[in-house]
Amino acid sequence: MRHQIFLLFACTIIAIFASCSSYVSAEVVEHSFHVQNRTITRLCRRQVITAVNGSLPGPAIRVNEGDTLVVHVYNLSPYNLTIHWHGVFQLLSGWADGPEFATQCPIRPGHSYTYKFKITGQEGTLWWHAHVSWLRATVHGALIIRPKKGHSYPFPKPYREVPILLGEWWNANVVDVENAALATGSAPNNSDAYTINGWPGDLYPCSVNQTYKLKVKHGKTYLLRIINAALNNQLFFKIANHKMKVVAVDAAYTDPYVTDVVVTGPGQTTDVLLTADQLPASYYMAANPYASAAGVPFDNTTTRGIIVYEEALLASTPIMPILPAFNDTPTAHKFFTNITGLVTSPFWNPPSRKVDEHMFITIGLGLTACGKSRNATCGGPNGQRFSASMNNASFQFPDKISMLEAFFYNVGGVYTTDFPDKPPLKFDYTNPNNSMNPAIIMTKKSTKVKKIKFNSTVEIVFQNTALIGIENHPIHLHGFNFHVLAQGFGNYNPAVDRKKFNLVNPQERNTIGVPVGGWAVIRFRANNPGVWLMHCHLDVHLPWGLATAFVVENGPTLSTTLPPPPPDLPKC
Ligand SMILES: *[C@@H]1O[C@H](CO)[C@@H](O)[C@H](O)[C@H]1NC(C)=O
Ligand SMILES: *[C@@H]1O[C@H](CO)[C@@H](O)[C@H](O)[C@H]1NC(C)=O
Ligand SMILES: *[C@@H]1O[C@H](CO)[C@@H](O)[C@H](O)[C@H]1NC(C)=O
Ligand SMILES: *[C@@H]1O[C@H](CO)[C@@H](O)[C@H](O)[C@H]1NC(C)=O
Ligand SMILES: *[C@@H]1O[C@H](CO)[C@@H](O)[C@H](O)[C@H]1NC(C)=O
Ligand SMILES: *[C@@H]1O[C@H](CO)[C@@H](O)[C@H](O)[C@H]1NC(C)=O
Ligand SMILES: *[C@@H]1O[C@H](CO)[C@@H](O)[C@H](O)[C@H]1NC(C)=O
Ligand SMILES: *[C@@H]1O[C@H](CO)[C@@H](O)[C@H](O)[C@H]1NC(C)=O
Ligand SMILES: *[C@@H]1O[C@H](CO)[C@@H](O)[C@H](O)[C@H]1NC(C)=O
Ligand SMILES: *[C@@H]1O[C@H](CO)[C@@H](O)[C@H](O)[C@H]1NC(C)=O
Ligand SMILES: *[C@@H]1O[C@H](CO)[C@@H](O)[C@H](O)[C@H]1NC(C)=O
Ligand SMILES: [Cu+2]
Repeated sequence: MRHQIFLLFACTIIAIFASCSSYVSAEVVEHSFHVQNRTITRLCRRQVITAVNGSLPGPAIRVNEGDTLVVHVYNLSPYNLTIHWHGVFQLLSGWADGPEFATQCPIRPGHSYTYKFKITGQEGTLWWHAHVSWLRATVHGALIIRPKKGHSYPFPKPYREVPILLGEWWNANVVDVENAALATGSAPNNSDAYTINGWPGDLYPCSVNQTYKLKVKHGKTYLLRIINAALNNQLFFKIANHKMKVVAVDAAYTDPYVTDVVVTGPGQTTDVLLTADQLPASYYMAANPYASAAGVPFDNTTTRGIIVYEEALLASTPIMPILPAFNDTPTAHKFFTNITGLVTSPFWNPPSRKVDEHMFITIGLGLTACGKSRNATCGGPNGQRFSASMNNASFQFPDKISMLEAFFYNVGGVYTTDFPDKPPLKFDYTNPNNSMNPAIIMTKKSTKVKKIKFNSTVEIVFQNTALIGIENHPIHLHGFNFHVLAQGFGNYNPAVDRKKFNLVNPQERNTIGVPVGGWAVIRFRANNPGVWLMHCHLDVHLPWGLATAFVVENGPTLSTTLPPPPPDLPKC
């Protein structure tokens, strides 16, 4: 449903005096999501899933930059629910961001909530997903932001645009899988398949007819909007015999970058141009995991779909791309570091030179005390529970009120503002000899956040630790894009590594895969008051506590102050 609103840019008045060529057009794009049970068949069995309007992936939402999006979410499912609009800046609309107990209490079964926000200052591919338990495995869809009318892409207009959602599938109810692991403190079951636009593809049992197909015309260029909607795995994505040209990541334009492989962490998006310039035939597109944690079991299967040239005369066996090895960190690192921001984009903001808040944050796994009575043991290492932390604070979500309500109404006792700017203990962070060091491996639950002044510039060095094991963690920041200034392996060394900062054309993202056993440096300007979660986008690590939040204070004016919540904000 679309209501056309033309805000004539004072044209009627100005036109009397001068020719009026510029006007601002903006629309209100309105949709309803009906979230409910749906039984579908995958991998030879029937499975009840939670889905929006019965579809997997859910409906793609299309807006133009500058539009206002209104989505009425009706929760007809048996679970508590929220929807997060991943990567949307939510300028002064923090009440619509969505993470459970961060910006709202969940929408309970039988209830509804309307998300309303303006999408401005960003273009490209984002997505929406549930932000409660593991429901996002099936409750997700594309959010496509096109240039506003009369504006164009910073690349030739593609013939067609195609969302490619990479997903992860369990032969089980995902909420049960998560809860079973949390009850015992063990690692959850791995998935049974990966999917392309909801289809596993013909390498899996009973899936020959559940293979995504894309028809292309020879000579035409397609914009593939690749979204990693998997829960716990980074993915390599390739198309046989074809190169791809990256033009945007996380809805921020990039310098064109030609590659034969896309590497993408959960939460990240990659827009690529694909030109159908090969012999008319059939070609597989395929994705398999980039599994950076050594020695840890993972879903090592491969999903694939088929690209069919319309001009192909005979149905031929599609050509399969050679995918990188699961542990091919050099390929992942090359892709992640070669991308640069497009400084000529109208949305480009150079990184701030002056930094107000310097933070050094260790990220990684650990253990928390089993906590069961009568000396019972838990399912994690040493009979304890798997845990995860930032600067040794393992994040515990509140459960009586959201942090944003606590901020707005000044309610005490919900969070504390003592999240440390540096790790409480300095150690050889990435030395594998420390992986099970009993003196440092334990961590405690708390709800520590970092409070910052409006519009301050924050620089964060993320440092992976080797506790339990090293792994690439995709860290997602709500409410802001950040510049990625540098990335590397081992312990961050300011004397050497500061010299590597790219302050000219760094890539801009909302989710950064911090290199396995390494570090990454980001910078952002906190120009949006509210409570903004920052967390690992592997759903196995988020409930273990790999999170914190920024409480950004209001600015000096009404237009820099968070408005009150909408009247239908769910109550706890
Ligand atoms: C979802 O389904 C409802 C009920 O059938 C319908 O009114 C609505 O338009 C659908 N929304 C989308 C985004 O397709
Ligand atoms: C939805 O599915 C869940 C899990 O299978 C089941 O417990 C519940 O009864 C179903 N609810 C409805 C309304 O069908
Ligand atoms: C996890 O996997 C085990 C082994 O395959 C299986 O027995 C168990 O039912 C699974 N748990 C859940 C919650 O699906
Ligand atoms: C796939 O579809 C074809 C054509 O409809 C049918 O002949 C075949 O039996 C199907 N295969 C499977 C495994 O369902
Ligand atoms: C995937 O893992 C299973 C069991 O761990 C192993 O048997 C199989 O060979 C692996 N497959 C690939 C493609 O590595
Ligand atoms: C691209 O990555 C390779 C391998 O990591 C590196 O040698 C090269 O300098 C990078 N190029 C750019 C432009 O970043
Ligand atoms: C629990 O363990 C402690 C120390 O090992 C031991 O002293 C105590 O008797 C145990 N308690 C029970 C109920 O097993
Ligand atoms: C790990 O410990 C072993 C045995 O003490 C030692 O030889 C090795 O140098 C250590 N590795 C590192 C990276 O410190
Ligand atoms: C983390 O805190 C715990 C106490 O909660 C302590 O035992 C441990 O040594 C600390 N570890 C690090 C790496 O700071
Ligand atoms: C935030 O700071 C930047 C850089 O100092 C400045 O250009 C901008 O006007 C400030 N924004 C607000 C809303 O104060
Ligand atoms: C759903 O949310 C309500 C309100 O916050 C809470 O009381 C209830 O325990 C939640 N239910 C589940 C299954 O988490
Ligand atoms: Cu993680």
